Amino acid sequence: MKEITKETYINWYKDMLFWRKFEDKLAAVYIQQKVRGFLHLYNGQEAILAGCLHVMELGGKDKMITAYRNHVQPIGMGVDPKRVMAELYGKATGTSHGMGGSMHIFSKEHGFYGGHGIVGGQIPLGAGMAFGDKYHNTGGVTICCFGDGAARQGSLHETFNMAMLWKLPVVFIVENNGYAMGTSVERTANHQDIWKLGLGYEMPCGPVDAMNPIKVAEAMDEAMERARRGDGPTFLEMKTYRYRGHSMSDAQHYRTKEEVEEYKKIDPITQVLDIIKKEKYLTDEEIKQIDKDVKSKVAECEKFAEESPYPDKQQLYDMVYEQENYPFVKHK
Ligand SMILES: Cc1ncc(C[n+]2csc(CCOP(=O)(O)OP(=O)(O)O)c2C)c(N)n1
Ligand SMILES: [Mg+2]
Repeated sequence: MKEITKETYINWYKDMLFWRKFEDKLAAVYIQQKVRGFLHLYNGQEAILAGCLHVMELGGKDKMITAYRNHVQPIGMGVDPKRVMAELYGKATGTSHGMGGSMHIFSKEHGFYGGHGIVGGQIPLGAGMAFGDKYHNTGGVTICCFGDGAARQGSLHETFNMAMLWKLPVVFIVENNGYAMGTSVERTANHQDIWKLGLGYEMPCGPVDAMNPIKVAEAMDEAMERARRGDGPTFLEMKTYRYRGHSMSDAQHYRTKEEVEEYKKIDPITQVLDIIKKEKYLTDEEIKQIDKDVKSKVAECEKFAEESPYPDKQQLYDMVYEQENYPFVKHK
């Protein structure tokens, strides 16, 4: 595995802090009704992305696909965060010109394939992307993320079967944050070790402490290498936690404040910062400067989104297709 160096820790700290603060800002502007519709935040789960990025080949070779908790993954993969925030504001400068919104960030250029609102819908799509890479011999690997709730969808089983049969270059990640909306994992199945679903398909699988980016990177490195050598998929259960509600309107009656506080004690950002301090990788002044830089970067994104124009009304018709000359001809 690529070595985890002082720079890795510092970058992990900078990135995870930025993702956290970026989403805190989204929550704030949502309350002001500047961002509308659904808003599902990733706060608490950042170590999964940080660990994955450590072993991914970016620039379009390796790909990622996920559910609707999808604002920070494209940013980590290289998409301009200003454009992500503008998308949430529904502005013309957004990643999908303001037509996708919170749940549908997308960037083919950077290998981020959404942003899916149908629970589990991205599981077969992720295998399809991996099939494409195998067919075209690109050497790329797809990381297909979904939640503990999505793991109960039937399509997971069809996908796992075919992915193993064809030895597709894909890593399936279940981000087990304990809940599917207000339903705990304990209430959805007889067993709680979701990773064991891989056993039925003889798919290499296992649990990962996903509050720790080092553990994520190590598990992902092995899985990505397996996929790259042509040995097929891996299924990893990333044990994580989300601090915020499912979406913005969630009274959170299904859990206690104490439970949330317990997880904050093993917060991924704090864990990385503790290592930085212990190893004296940064001075207190330098850490303060990073915090300041992150704050101003978030403010820049907000300013850009605020000042960007809404799409022109004509855009409503630009993406309408007609069936004449099948398959799809763009409407005049
Ligand atoms: C097919 C389908 N069924 C139900 C829903 C409603 N729904 C939206 S999110 C969600 C919970 C999914 O939880 P999980 O997979 O654990 O992901 P998390 O939100 O925890 O990241 C449900 C049931 C949906 N969007 N799609
Ligand atoms: Mg969940």
